[in-house]
Amino acid sequence: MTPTATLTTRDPHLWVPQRTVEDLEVFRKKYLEERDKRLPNTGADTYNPIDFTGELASYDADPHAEGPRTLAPQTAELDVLVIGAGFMGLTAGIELNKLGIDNYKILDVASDFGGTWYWNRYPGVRCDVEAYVYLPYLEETGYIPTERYVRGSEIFAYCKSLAAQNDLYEHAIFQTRVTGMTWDEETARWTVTTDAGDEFRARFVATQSGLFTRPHLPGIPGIEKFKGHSFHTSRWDFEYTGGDTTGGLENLRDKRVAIIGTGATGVQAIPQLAKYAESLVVFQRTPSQIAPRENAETDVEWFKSLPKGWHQERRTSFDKCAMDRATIDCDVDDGWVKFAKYQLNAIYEAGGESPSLEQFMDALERSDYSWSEMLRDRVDSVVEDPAKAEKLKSYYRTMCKRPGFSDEFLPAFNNESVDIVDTAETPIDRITETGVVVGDHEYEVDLIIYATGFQHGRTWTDKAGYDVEGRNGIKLSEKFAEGLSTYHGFLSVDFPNLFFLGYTQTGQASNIAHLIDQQANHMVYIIDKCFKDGIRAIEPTPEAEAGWNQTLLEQSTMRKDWLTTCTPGHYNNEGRILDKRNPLVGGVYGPGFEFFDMLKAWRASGQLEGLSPTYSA
Ligand code: N01
Repeated sequence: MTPTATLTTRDPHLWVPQRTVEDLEVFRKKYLEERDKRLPNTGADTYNPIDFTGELASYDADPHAEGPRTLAPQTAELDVLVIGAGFMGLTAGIELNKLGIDNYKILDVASDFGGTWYWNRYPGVRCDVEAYVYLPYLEETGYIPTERYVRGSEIFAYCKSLAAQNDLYEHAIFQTRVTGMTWDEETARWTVTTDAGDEFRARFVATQSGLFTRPHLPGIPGIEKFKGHSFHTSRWDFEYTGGDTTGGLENLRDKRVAIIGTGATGVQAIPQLAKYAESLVVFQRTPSQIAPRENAETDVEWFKSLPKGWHQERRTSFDKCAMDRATIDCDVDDGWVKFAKYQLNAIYEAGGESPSLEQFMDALERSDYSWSEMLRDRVDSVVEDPAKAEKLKSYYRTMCKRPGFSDEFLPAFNNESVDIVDTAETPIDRITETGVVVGDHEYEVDLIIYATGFQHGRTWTDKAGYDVEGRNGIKLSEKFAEGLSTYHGFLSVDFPNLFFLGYTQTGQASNIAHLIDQQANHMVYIIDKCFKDGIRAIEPTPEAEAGWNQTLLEQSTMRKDWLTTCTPGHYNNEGRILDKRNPLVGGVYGPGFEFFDMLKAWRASGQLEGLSPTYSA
């Protein structure tokens, strides 16, 4: 795997030294070997679903709420019920306000707005997508993010200020979990019940089961036996660790800490733990690929000089540059875009302006390997202990997993009190009363932190935590048992006026906030049209839904081949490529911006094509 040539790049701004690879087979073989090490040890079913009433209930409890809900049970007739107070709930509320639709409620299990940013307050938490494209409504609010990659606490505060500025708190009902939903054909209303005894009757319901809300625990035996302290990163216990989301974990000075998981969350939390813990053992199954972070304070003068319309333009530019590899002319120049540009350069080198498919695919693969080689070089240049460095090198195609960006993660392993245990071949055997056992060695610790991500490979209703009864008693759990079935990801036959948002059967986006924003706007357009045109119920025609499923099936065929070569993770449903319950595997419609353009054209026609409206008498 020695570099033999140098790429000439068309883009002078790439921060990496150039490397190329000669023999693709060497890399293919190595990558498959690394994947196979992990395959037998994994699978969505090796994760425990959280039992909210059982011994594991504490892992899902809200450490941020000041007390239980005090609001008495509510009953209300609503125009719209929005389930989820993250970016989707915020955008839906703001856009409904603009249309003068005022009779709505926004419901959430959390005790405030913010969604993922409400829950994830672990030390070091930041958004790894540039704040200038990630945060919604920047032009409307005039808010200037303090940094290029802002802290989670800044995003959470921004969510709360958006809610306050738009009077959304008066529509909010927090600390409330939906328990069921039933469609009444006669009145064309949904009856929605909650665990707090509320009963809402709503004309429209918008729901996002939440991408990163349900903690995932590994299926390691003995979790409940541990006598020390433990929690999931999305339920961080600052009372135990001390400090806050910026660090300062002083209570850990005399604590032996274990953290399981090195995904995007682990990468951000580990440097903070390394700073304070008496000792830290990192249990890693698959290394994250770590590119430089390159954070910086916002240049306020630059920000103020941006022309009207810049925000949408920058968001679109980012989507195109990060996902499409079709343009080198990008507003954003971050790690996502740099990788895409790097590949684009390689494609250009191989075939000029019009490469053949063969040249295109070859350059894509070759440049992926060479990019990773450079990042593996980076591990060697930062991590002093060669044994630790070797463990931290990732061997899978770059987009098989969420890429990591950090300037602090790798140096943390130069701290002598930080150890790393590779569990790829010898998985964690069990948790005991006193620690974590791998092979015949027990790592005794005081604290175990699960940075093990969120539930993905389960049915929509499992993740949502409630079932939905549609027309003629049809259950959503049955309809979606093998995977989603919708039209454009929004509406499903026999479940009228119920909108699904989030990663349903939509486009793919590196900037999820933009995807949610586009979805919420599209939904509000349909709701508004129903009001204006006197439509009482709306759902897809069976043909349109079947057609959309077919489109996604065709789109995902190439993706499946690629995902099969990937190391297991949530992008490929832990290696279960044929299991369509995870929409990332069998149900995405190409790049987000193409999906957004398609929705825009659909709205412009004004025909509600593919939908079957029932008009009020
Ligand atoms: O979760 P993950 P996350 N033994 O599922 C490991 C977003 N995010 O919370 O890779 C040992 O990615 C598992 O190992 P492996 C972002 O979209 C965004 O880190 O499966 N290890 C992995 O290392 C991201 O994709 C930001 O082999 C076990 C880890 O647990 C999503 O959130 C910041 C194991 C889980 O990684 C989730 O990230 C943070 C076992 N038995 C997160 N079981 C932003 O900046 C699991 N693991 C926007």
